[in-house]
Amino acid sequence: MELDMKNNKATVFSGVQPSGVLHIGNYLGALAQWVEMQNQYNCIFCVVDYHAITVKQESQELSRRILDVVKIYLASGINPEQAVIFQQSDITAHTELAWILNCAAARLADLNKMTQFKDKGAKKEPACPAGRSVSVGLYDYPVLMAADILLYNTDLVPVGDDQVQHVELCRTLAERFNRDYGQVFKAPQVAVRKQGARIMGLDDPTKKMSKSASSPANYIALTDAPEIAAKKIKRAVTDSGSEVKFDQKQKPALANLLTIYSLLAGIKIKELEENYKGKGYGEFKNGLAEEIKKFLREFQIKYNSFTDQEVKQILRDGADKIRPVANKTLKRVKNKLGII
Ligand code: ATP
Ligand code: LTN
Repeated sequence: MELDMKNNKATVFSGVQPSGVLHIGNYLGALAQWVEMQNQYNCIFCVVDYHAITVKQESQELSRRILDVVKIYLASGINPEQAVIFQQSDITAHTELAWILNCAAARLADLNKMTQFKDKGAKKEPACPAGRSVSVGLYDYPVLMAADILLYNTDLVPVGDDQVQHVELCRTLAERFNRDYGQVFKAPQVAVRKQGARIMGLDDPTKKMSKSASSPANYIALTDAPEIAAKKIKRAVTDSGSEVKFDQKQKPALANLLTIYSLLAGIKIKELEENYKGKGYGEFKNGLAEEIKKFLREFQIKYNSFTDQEVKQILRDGADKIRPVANKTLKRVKNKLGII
């Protein structure tokens, strides 16, 4: 069955790497936005396994995580009847187009500006960010991401704010290719939520919550036992003072907790401030811990209800639906290059 892209709806594309446990930052910054979009757009959500191998993965764990990411999508509310869910490596056009963009559009000067490579490279090899054990794939990763997006004539890319730079590069590559070889690609727009686009680490409110953080105290995993998650909230770093007030500059840790609370409970920050007036951080954290426990309990019931067999079938169906769209774009690109 071919995907129906002729329905005048704009196309949304996004993906998550199966590279670690997904956390509430991923949920609030990306997945919750995807769920809201699926009624309004043609949505395509990918498990970007070739991105995950830019850093070393344990092979059995990677196989497990690919299926687990799909279960997270489903538990978040993505409906495979409405949105296409597929695995990046199932569609060979992604790596083919990435190679073509490497040659015909991407420049070293572009990739040298990407901050994620520098951050991740520095984590792996602090003394020498571009050193021996950092893969060429990690450096080239934004070009593969551009290929993911451009194959499907994507209009909108919903991501957390750490990915905005990569989507901007994607636009640059699309425009450069179109200019040099003739019009093929649509330059996509990034979609970033006003609130929740950058959830910070519980142990350090100056850095984003990250699944590759060195300590699990940094994040609340979507698969954390609710009681463990509640403990993490109670131990989360807070600021000096005691008043529950949103102040990004003076109280960054509390601002982060207020954002999480507000998004999970669907209560405005102003209202939370009212509710906790005169009550102090302890009581506020207890309230947030309860909210998180409730969210995780409900989430995990759904997460555990899907079998591996069901997930594998969803991925097969997704790839079958989407492959003709990707191959059509790739063919147009190859034609422009004279590769026929
Ligand atoms: P890592 O933290 O190991 O670099 P990641 O979580 O950034 O990994 P992905 O899992 O691929 O990488 O990210 C999936 C989506 O979640 C992306 O759209 C990303 O922007 C978003 N995201 C990741 N971390 C956060 C965060 N702390 N707050 C909001 N959104 C986030
Ligand atoms: N680079 C992203 C994951 C990713 C992606 C994409 C997101 C790969 N391909 C295409 C949006 C669109 C990340 O690390 N979060």
